[in-house]
Amino acid sequence: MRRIWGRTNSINVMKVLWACEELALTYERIDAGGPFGRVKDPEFLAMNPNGLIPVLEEDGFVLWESNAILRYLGEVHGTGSGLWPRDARARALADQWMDWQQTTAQAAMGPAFVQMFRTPPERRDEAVIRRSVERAAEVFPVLEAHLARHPFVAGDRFTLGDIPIGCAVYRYLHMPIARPDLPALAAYHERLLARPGYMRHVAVGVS
Ligand SMILES: N[C@@H](CCC(=O)N[C@@H](CS)C(=O)NCC(=O)O)C(=O)O
Repeated sequence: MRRIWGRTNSINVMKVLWACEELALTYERIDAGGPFGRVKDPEFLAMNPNGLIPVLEEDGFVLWESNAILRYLGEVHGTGSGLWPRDARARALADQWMDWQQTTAQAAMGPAFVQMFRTPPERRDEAVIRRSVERAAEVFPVLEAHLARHPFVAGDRFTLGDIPIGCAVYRYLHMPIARPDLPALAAYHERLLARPGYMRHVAVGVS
């Protein structure tokens, strides 16, 4: 039994749904978070005391933190596929960019996203949006330089490390904000469009 808790327009839920598609894993999904609520219910908090989505349940095992879920799924279900490389250095590079997405990219662009897409217009803080857009314009060129030299984050092959990064790139390129010219990111987005999981769960507009 595999169950994923979380609404489909959450960037962190998208990662897990896309990973399941890459790994050909079936699951039941339950809407939670945002307008669906549930995340403060005692039963949900017993699974994730942070009250956040996504949560994965697999045969009685419960896991939260989207990137940890990807690593777990890769380890248990993806080792023969190349999606979660056996080679320590290739895996470390995938890991590195997964952490960069959480700690650097999301920290930079997240505040603008929350203001623009999760905050009613009358409560928006333009200064927060401006600072976030400026910070995103500083950090995404780091990824741009890497993707100008490599088709995927860990090198020549798509890995699970491309899932958090692909989700962040889609959002950044499709938010209605000013951005520097980032041709390698645009080409990466085009490459990812060939993957059904990206098309189905990520390249669906920003909401
Ligand atoms: N670091 C966590 C962040 C989880 C998180 O912030 N989830 C958001 C959605 S992207 C959430 O649960 N928000 C509350 C809600 O949707 O009600 C992860 O990667 O899983």
